[in-house]
Amino acid sequence: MKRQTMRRAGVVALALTSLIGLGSAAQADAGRRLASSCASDFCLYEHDDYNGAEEEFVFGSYNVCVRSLSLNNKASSMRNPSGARVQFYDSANCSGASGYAARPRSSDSDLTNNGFDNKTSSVKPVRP
Ligand SMILES: [Ca+2]
Ligand SMILES: [Ca+2]
Repeated sequence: MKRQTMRRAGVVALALTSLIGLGSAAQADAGRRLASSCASDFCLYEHDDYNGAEEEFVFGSYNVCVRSLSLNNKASSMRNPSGARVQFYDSANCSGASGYAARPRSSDSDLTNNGFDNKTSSVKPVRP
């Protein structure tokens, strides 16, 4: 009796494992699809290599601060297809020093080596 219960628990654990496996594969596919769809001025991504959630920014003009909403303190990679230089700020209102700046038409698959992983709270496009 005890043996049968254990075997059943094993089957449940296996089923859960395959569900989790499917889930992360589907999520990775979604991330890649989003990554290639950044037609806006600028995009932040939740994870390295343009994976996870995406936040798109449309800049109206230079020197206007835009706050990150969905990816506040979460961004780990970015794409900047615009002609602007984009400055990243740890604070919400582009106050204080810019911790990182993206060149026009550049991308960065990992913000860690710039010391800005999971920090960005606002961005500002400036004339390059
Ligand atoms: Ca992140
Ligand atoms: Ca921050």
